[in-house]
Amino acid sequence: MEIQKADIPSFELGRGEIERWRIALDEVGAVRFPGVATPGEVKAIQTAVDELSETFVSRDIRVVNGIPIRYGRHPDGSRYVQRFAFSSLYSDVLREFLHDPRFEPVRTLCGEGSRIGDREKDGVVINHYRNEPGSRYRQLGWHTDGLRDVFYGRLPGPMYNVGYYVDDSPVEKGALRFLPGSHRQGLFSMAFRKLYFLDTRPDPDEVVVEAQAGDLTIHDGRLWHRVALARCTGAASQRRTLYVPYLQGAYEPKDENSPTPFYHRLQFLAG
Ligand SMILES: O=C(O)CCC(=O)C(=O)O
Ligand SMILES: [Fe+2]
Repeated sequence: MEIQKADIPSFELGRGEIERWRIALDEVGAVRFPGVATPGEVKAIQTAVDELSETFVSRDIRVVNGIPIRYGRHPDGSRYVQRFAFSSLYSDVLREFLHDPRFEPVRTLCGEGSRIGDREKDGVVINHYRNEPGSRYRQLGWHTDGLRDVFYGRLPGPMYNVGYYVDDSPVEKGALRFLPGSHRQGLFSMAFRKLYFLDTRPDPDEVVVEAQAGDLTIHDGRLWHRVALARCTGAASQRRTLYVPYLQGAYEPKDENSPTPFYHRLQFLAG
């Protein structure tokens, strides 16, 4: 199948044109901001994520605030983290970067009085995909991020998911794919358009998001999306993304006694 080139509206973060971003998000469901981090910051964040993985491995941290941490093994037997939760609580570099004033327009876009949920939901999540033996996170099947609301029969309102690219993400690494406009199709589509996480098949209408380390993306949480399997393997397939929850409403921090949400295990069915 012919793979479509990235067709996602791109903007300059520093221009702060929030209304234009909002219009593009309403229409398409996803936008991209190239180069929000300097090359020095990109390096510092990559190093911070490497160090965080080593810390989690050496302390054998399995669960943080009720959310399971997912590990893989390199072919040489060494362990590494494939999905972190609450990462910003463990790294000053990450926390300071994500709270930098340059992201103020993103916070404004996400709504009146919104905040970064360092201690809420799953906190700042980092995904680490690899296509090699021992990896337990090679791809992520079709889903929307509003699954919990669908379980409760509620149609979620617009909820923006803000992603930062730790590594380059060309199409060879699989990359994020989404169905433009699918966030406007109502509760039935959100529940049944595809089989959550189990369906990993390409869709003729999917758009590929190619991005580089240091880019920011925002997508509507009701949008159908997936991360495809890389065509390359090993270190060349490494794709790390970091997702920042911007939240409104009552402050609901989690702690070590928080339970594991039941829908949480679904996500890795087709990993
Ligand atoms: O890694 C990505 O870009 C997407 C991750 C994702 O969709 C998710 O964690 O819900
Ligand atoms: Fe998602």
